[in-house]
Amino acid sequence: MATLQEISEAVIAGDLPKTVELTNTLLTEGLRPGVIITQGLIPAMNVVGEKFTNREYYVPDMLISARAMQGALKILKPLLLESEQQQLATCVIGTVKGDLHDIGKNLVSMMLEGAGFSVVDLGGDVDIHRFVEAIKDNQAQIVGLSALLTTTMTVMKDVIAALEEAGIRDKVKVIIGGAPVTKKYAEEIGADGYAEDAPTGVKVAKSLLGLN
Ligand code: B1M
Repeated sequence: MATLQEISEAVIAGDLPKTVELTNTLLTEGLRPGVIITQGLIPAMNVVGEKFTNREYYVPDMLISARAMQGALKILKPLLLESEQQQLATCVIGTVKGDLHDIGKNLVSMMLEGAGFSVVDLGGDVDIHRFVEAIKDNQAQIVGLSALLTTTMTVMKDVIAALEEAGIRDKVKVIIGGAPVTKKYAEEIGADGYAEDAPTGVKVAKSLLGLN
């Protein structure tokens, strides 16, 4: 018998083998992948962030915890995607230039795929012009921008300016998210939508396309 508390502790401790083992055990015990993510893994990363702020943890500790979390997500991703049935629309997604944080973006990406979107995930530290090219190449209707640093969230505004410059701003809906980002900031920079978490990201994407 495994618990969500135990998997949180394993991620906080950066114990990859234990995290993987507990993920498998929790699944065998009937827990849904979404519950493991939202009630086990995400709270663990919040604790890691607090420890970093308190100087109990340093960058290598954050990296080790992130690796443990990614290990669990690798197992959970195909299970979340099992519900995929239709292709609703194409979404290009990435973490903006200068920002390496990709766990939250990966979750949004996974949930969009799970909801039936075709997702072109450009990864982290994505150059502004790569967003523009990928939107054009894939005729994407949505672009999702993620930023976890107060220093990189400003790049989102530059991406929107690049879309305008390329003459495609009216062809694509821009959704932004990430810990320092707010609804107010989304309005300020002229994004079409803001999502505080991955499930909301799906809701906002659907609603912007008139799909719900
Ligand atoms: Co970094 N880091 N980090 N870090 N890191 C934070 C973000 C920080 C808040 C920690 C802290 O101080 N408490 C802080 C930022 C402070 C600030 O700017 N205000 C910070 C810092 C300072 C740094 C460095 C500068 C540290 C240094 O080098 N001195 C450095 C920067 C590197 C860079 O990017 N250039 C750095 C590096 C790293 C690691 C590489 C070690 C690692 C990232 C590994 C990886 O992602 N592959 C890391 C980690 C793990 C974190 C914390 C601990 C956890 C982030 C995370 O994965 N959270 C983080 C503290 C924290 O956030 N509590 C921290 C879990 C994830 C599921 O949540 O990403 O918020 P989140 O995503 C959510 C929502 O925000 C939303 O949905 C997701 C799921 O619900 N969402 C979207 C996200 N993107 C979205 C897009 C959408 C919609 C919703 O639409 C498209």
